[in-house]
This record gives sequence, structure tokens and C-alpha cells, in this order.
Amino acid sequence: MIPNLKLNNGIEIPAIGFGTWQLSEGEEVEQSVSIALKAGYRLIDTAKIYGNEYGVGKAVRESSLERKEVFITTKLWARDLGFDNAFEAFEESKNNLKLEYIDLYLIHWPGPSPRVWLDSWRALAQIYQKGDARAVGVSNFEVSHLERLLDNTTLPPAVNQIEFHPFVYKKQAPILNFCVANDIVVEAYSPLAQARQMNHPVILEIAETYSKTPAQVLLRWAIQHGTIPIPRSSNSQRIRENLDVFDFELQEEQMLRLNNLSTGVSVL
Ligand code: 1BO
Repeated sequence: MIPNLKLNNGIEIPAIGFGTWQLSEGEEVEQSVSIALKAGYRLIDTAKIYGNEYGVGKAVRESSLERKEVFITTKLWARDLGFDNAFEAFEESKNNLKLEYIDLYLIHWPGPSPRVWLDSWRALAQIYQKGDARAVGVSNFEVSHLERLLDNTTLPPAVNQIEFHPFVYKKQAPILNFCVANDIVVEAYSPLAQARQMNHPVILEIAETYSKTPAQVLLRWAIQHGTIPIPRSSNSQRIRENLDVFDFELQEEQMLRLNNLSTGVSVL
């Protein structure tokens, strides 16, 4: 059973989710989401730019789960920023997913013009107030974006989804700290660093201590930082393994060793 966290508007969100970035529309995303739901994931993350919303919605509708048992996130892409555009893009995502409502709708990327993304936020606030999204938030927002947003709204974002794994820890820690201080939950995308560091000796050594995989250690590290990791995989064994991270706890010293792997460089 996956524990839940609470967002700043009181709604619950699973402590780990299933990411679908880079899963192709059709069989790949449908099968992966279906395996994830059977394995026990209850948070599925997609975005209009991923081009796979239709398959995500289909897998959710065809599962044996009730709609309210699954938490669905999608996102407003940068090209759709702006007040009117945001409403249109939201409707398009909802139609692609063929779902009555979205649990969490995020501005995917702030873009260069604060006026434009603040206009988009006003649209998201209305979507939230109408009940078409149960919570709204942002993604890839840095501290300066968050400060500006909080100065210009009465509705704080519930979530900021950012790249988060040990190799970007130093760059992202100020954002995490700001979010924690302002009651904004951080979701961690690319929590496995795109599988580029699975043979790192520090990760391997810690994994061996707990008889866990390197991926499970990275996910546990993200969870112990209070973030919600959203690992992606199309491999059924790894999809299941990535969920098996609630029966061990990293020691403070191991957390610090992992923090210190950071070079400050994004792996994207
Ligand atoms: C371009 C997509 C990055 C993660 O959502």
C-alpha cells in the first residue's frame, strides 16, 4: 500500500508515481500504465507535450479501478501559455485523456515572459475553482519564478515538479527548501537520472547494504527528501521493483554521501 502526502489544499497525493515522459502513444504507454496500475501505482503523470495522453487515459479507463482511485497529472505546454490558450489546452488534454476531471494540472515550463505565465496561472486558478482540476501547480519553476508567482496570486501552487536526483542535488536544493518553507510539494522527475549512473560505486555500495537495486536507492533518497518521485519504465519487472521502496530507510550518512554526488549539472 503506497502512503499518501497531503497537498496545501488538503487533497491527498500518492508518495510515488509513474512517469510517462518518453513512452510512445499507443501500445507502449497503454501497456506500461496498465502494468503500473496492476502493480499498485495510483499516481500517473503525463503531459500534452509527451503526446501520450490518449493512451494514458485508455489504460486508466480500462483498468478495474474507479476514477477516484487514480491520481492523474497533466501539464500545459510552453506553446500553449497565455490566458485563453490555457483553457483551450486544458480542454484538449481532458479530451485526449477522456476523463471528467484532472487531479493535478501544471504549467510545464515558465517561459521567458512572466506576464504570459502569470496570465496562464490566472486561467489555472479558474480551472481549479470550477473543479475541473482538483489541484494546480507548476513545473521547472526556480525560486525567482515561485517568488513572483506567490507575490501575484492568492492561490499558491500545490506542487512544483522539477528534475531531482543526487546528480542535480546542489542545483535543486534551494528550490526544494523554498518549496518546503512555502508548503509546496516537490515532485521529482528523472529520479533515476535517466539510468545513466546505475553503476556508480557509491550507489552500488548502498544498494548492496540493503539488498536493493540502485534504482530503489535513488527512489528512497528522493522520498526521504520529502519529494514524490515519478520513475518511468516500460519493463514490467522494473515497474514493480520501483514501487518496492517502503521497507528500508537510508541512514543520514548515506543521504549525505548521495547528496554529495552532485555536480550541479542537469542530465537532460
Ligand atoms: C520536456 C519534458 C520534461 C519533463 O516533463
